[in-house]
Formats: sequence, C-alpha cells, structure tokens
Amino acid sequence: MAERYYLTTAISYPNGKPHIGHAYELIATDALARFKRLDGYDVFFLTGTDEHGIKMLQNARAQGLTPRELADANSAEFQRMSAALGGSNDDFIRTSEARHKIACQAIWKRMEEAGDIYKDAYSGWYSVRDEAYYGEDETHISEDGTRIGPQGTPVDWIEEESYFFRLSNFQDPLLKLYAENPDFIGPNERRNEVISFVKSGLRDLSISRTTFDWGIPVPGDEKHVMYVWVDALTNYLTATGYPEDGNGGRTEFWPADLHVIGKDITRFHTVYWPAFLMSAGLPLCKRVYAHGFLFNRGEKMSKSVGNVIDPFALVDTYGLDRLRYFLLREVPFGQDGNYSHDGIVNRTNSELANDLGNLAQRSLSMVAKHCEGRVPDPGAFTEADELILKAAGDLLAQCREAVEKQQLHQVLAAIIGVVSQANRYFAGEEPWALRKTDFDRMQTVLYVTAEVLRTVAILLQPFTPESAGKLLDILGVQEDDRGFDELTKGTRLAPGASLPAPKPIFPRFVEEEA
Ligand code: ME8
Repeated sequence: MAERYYLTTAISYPNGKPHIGHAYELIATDALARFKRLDGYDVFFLTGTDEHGIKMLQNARAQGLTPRELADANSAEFQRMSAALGGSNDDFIRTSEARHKIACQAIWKRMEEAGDIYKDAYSGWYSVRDEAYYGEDETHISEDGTRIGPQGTPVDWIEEESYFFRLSNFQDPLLKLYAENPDFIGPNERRNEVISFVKSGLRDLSISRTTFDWGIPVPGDEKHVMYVWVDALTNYLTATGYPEDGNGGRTEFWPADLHVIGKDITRFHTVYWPAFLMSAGLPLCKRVYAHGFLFNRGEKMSKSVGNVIDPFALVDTYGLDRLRYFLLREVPFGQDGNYSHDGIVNRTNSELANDLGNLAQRSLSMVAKHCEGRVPDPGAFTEADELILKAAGDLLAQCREAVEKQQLHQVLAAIIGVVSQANRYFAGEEPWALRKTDFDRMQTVLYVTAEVLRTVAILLQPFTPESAGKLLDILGVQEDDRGFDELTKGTRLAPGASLPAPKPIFPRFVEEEA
C-alpha cells in the first residue's frame, strides 16, 4: 500500500481578500503535494480559512456585516483563489463548520482531563492583528505613544476571566522534542529562534475569552469562547475526521507530515501546537516549515495591473505556470523575497521560453519534419549521449532530497541546470548538419534530446502542471506514464512511436504595446 503523506498550508484569515502571500504559500504547498503524489504517495493536502476571533469580528463590524457574512464572502474568494492557482487540495476546511466545533471541543476536553486547563483572571497585552498575547517585555512604546508587540502591531491591555493552559509545564518536553527531532522545525534560523524563546521560559497561556462570542464555546462553560489559536490549530486534526472517523474518515492521516506556514506564525505551530497535542495525548506533527515573506519592491507591475498583490490579476497577466515557476524558482524557500514585473518576465523568458521552450521546439520540429513524426531510432550511444542521459537520470534523486527539506528552488535549479546542459549538447552535436552527413547519428541525437525532455517534463509537472503536461503530450507520453516511477524502472521513449504535431510550449512573454 502507498505510504501516506499529509501536508497543510496555514488557514488564512478571511477578514480581507487573498493576497500574494496567501498565493505563494498555496502554490508552494501545492507543488510539494503534487510532487509526493507523482512519487507514489497517498497524499492528503489541506488548506482553508480561519474564521473566528476578535479580528474577524472587528473587521465585520467596520464593514457593517456579521462575522459570518464576512467569512462566507471571503472564504469563497480563498476557494476561488485555490482553483485559479491550480491548487490540488483534497479538502478546504472552514473553522465555522460543524465538524470543527466537534474536534475543538474534543481536544479541549482531553487537555482538561490531563489537568492542563484551569480558570483564573487574565490581565495582559493582546494584539488583535496577530491574535496573540504578549509579555510586557516583548512590547515597546512607539514614537506616537502606542504600545507595540514584537511583530510591529499595536497591543491592547485586557483583563477578564479566562481559562489557562499550563504551557509552563511543557518547557522541558518541548526542548526535548526539538533536541531529539532536529527536523521538527525548518529552516534552521526559525528553529534557533524557537529554541531560545522556549529556553527563556514559558508562561501559562490564556485560552478563552468572555468579551465576545464569535468562536467555539468552551465545553461546560459556554460563556467562554476558545482563544482563536486553539481553534485554528485544531483544524489540522478536524480535517482528518478527529475525534472519530465521522468527519470524513481519514484519521489514519494523523499525524501530519508537514505544516507549511509563514515565518510570522512559527511560535504558534512549534510551541503551542505540539504542547496542546502532548497534553491531549495525541501524536505530534512531524515537521513545520516556515517560508519567508514576499514583497513587491514598490515597482510597477505590468501596465494594466499597477502595483499588484491580487493573485487573480497576477494569473491573468502572466499566466499560471509563469507565476508558479517564478515564485518557486526565484525565492529560496524559507527566505524573504521580492517579486516584480521585470523579475517575472526575465526569469520565465530566459529559462522557460529560451532554454526549455526553444530546445523542445527545435528538436521536436526536426523529428516532425525529418523522422516522419515518429520517435527516432537511436544507434549506439556516444560518451556525450551517456553524459546527458546520466545527468537527466540523476535528477529524481536530487529533487527528492531537496523536497524532503522543502528546498523547492533547488529542485528547479537542478532541473533547469540539466536543460542548459541539454542545450549545450544539442548545439554541440549539430543535428541539423548531421541530417546531410550522418542521418543515423542525427536520429540518435534527436532521440537522446527527446528522452531528456521527457525526464524534465515529468519532473516539472508539480511546478508548471499545464505546460509540463503539454510537453508530455507532444512527446507522446500517455497520462498513465507520467509518474516518477517512469524515471526509475528503465522506461524510455519507444522508437517508431508516432507523435502529435509539435506546438510551442512556453511562449515568450511579450510586453503590451504602449
Ligand atoms: O496567520 N508573504 O492567517 P493569515 C508570504 N489565520 N506569506 C505571507 C505573507 C506575505 N507577504 N502574508 C501572510 C494566519 N503570509 C492565521 C493562520 S494556521 C492554524 C492560522 C502567510 O491570513 C502567513 O505567514 O494572516 C500565513 O502562513 C498565511 O499567509 C496566512 O496568513
């Protein structure tokens, strides 16, 4: 039976419309999910919206809506975004759904039974924008006199009766977890930050509120709603069908293999979440990987788009595959990065259109013209042939290794590196000249090139699904023959097989006329 792999994005606050940061996280996680599926895993890929809490409530009020109306409207936009980005998520969870209330109340009860929840009075600083409690020592007074939390957002003083979670009891177990599982948090910068935060001491965490009711009621004391992060983090369990198999029947997918998140929410996922799970006696998620933030350097995007952060406009302007390729190739996954019109156009024109698109077009149009549109019949391979075939043959192992550490940019760098090498091979072998002097050798060169293109196209499917699919179409590779096992079991293009007419795969991005 196939090995299971469960991965998630963070669930987004639908207090506004989706932006490029949300798109980035979804695209990256989607590429990982597609990679694992093609690599033979039984994948469960989850995304969704985080709908409760004071931030949602305040935003709704400001717009004259109920929080549910606001959540309904924007959650629909997030679902539309996933579709527009080619998201292959298997589920989309909304924390306002009935299944989620059941799961949250179940995990609460387990933490309570473990003796980790008690009632007391809370007084302290709270950031609505971060939905986070901060110690006074984590805040400072800004120039205009407002008190600011560690993420730069304003904090308010709150005092109310609250349930507390005994987070202070989990300092040692958490440090042990990080020490024994060096891969639990990535990248390393984030891991080091978390370890030093936990070493500095953990205070018990306020986990309920009484001053509003837009949330999940605390079981047995319905005047309290759960702190939105207890509710939000539990979504990862809800979607598996927790507490029983009644919510969709996938409990076997827990624990999650990977939570992909942005760096600003690392503490919630690597301190609070494992502590809640330990308390509830549930298996811990295996890895949390925090990506960086994306910025637009203030440059204008294409003329029609202006300074876009709207993912739909980016897809309309550049096309989905260019956007996906650019974001995952340009920015080392785990670091902050920039996007700009020139960045997208230069990167995709040079690598997708010039390097890959041209190689496919030049080689396959020769096949169409001079080999009767059939896969050419190769002779014995030369050293140059063997070298480029080996470079392509080594790719899968390199890609897998990078994917284990979520280094998506390295996957693409390795693939495009082989494409460059194949271009040099093609130029050096001059098949157009061989056509007159050594027709058999021309066939071998065209065959080897097509074989390298097959490997490259199979491996590009997680990143540029539509164009990689088109390339496989014109190479005559059937739908069933596109998994990564086709790169390990000695599959090769069958000489003599007839091919569809080649068509351009990666057209250049052409600037609109002024
Ligand atoms: O944090 N660049 O929701 P959210 C890259 N509901 N990533 C970005 C980004 C940017 N400019 N801006 C935001 C929440 N993100 C919570 C999560 S999970 C149980 C609850 C990322 O809508 C951000 O880091 O503010 C997070 O991973 C995701 O987008 C959703 O952010």
